[in-house]
Amino acid sequence: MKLLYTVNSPYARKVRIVAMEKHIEMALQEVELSDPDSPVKQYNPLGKVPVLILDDGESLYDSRVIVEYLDHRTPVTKLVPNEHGARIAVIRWEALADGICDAAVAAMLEGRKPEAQQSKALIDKQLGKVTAGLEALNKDIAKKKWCVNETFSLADISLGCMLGYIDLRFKQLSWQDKYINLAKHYSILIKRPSFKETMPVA
Ligand SMILES: N[C@@H](CCC(=O)N[C@@H](CS)C(=O)NCC(=O)O)C(=O)O
Repeated sequence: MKLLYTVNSPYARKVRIVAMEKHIEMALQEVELSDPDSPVKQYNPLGKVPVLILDDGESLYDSRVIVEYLDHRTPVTKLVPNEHGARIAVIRWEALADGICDAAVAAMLEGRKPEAQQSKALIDKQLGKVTAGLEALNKDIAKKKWCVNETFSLADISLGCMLGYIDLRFKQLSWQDKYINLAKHYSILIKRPSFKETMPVA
């Protein structure tokens, strides 16, 4: 099995952390998305990372499909509970965390355009989604140790990867000062070896 990834993709980081937490061996191939010879399109028509290439040459995407696949590969450290209510709660956290990343990526890409071509309205709209999402998650996590059922799960991993990405790209939002509950949770998550080893690079 081989994962095509980029170092700062929060979605690929989620997959890498899931594999590490579950002690699943997976080869890693870092790719350059702007490289016309990058292998990504060959395995994912959408041209996005992460992509997991299986031993028979079949490929899996996107990150939510890959983490589901990995979680079923071994019962070690189950990250998505089987019980329906808990499972829905965990994947809802994942959906919101990934959605915040989607909005943050869109705002970041717009902000990288030459100034005359940028739409401030689009950036504001996307950053509005980021802050609304952070506010909701900050309320939801409250003083809980873990996101769902007092157990470390994919919800915590998704949340941590999203916060790492916001910290990397939008430090100016001062999220750690505004969302104290999230900041506390993040400070605990980043002590885990899986988070330390996959830290985004500025
Ligand atoms: N929903 C996808 C999102 C993947 C995604 O947007 N990846 C970005 C990197 S962070 C990408 O590959 N972008 C390249 C592109 O959009 O062409 C997932 O969860 O895997």
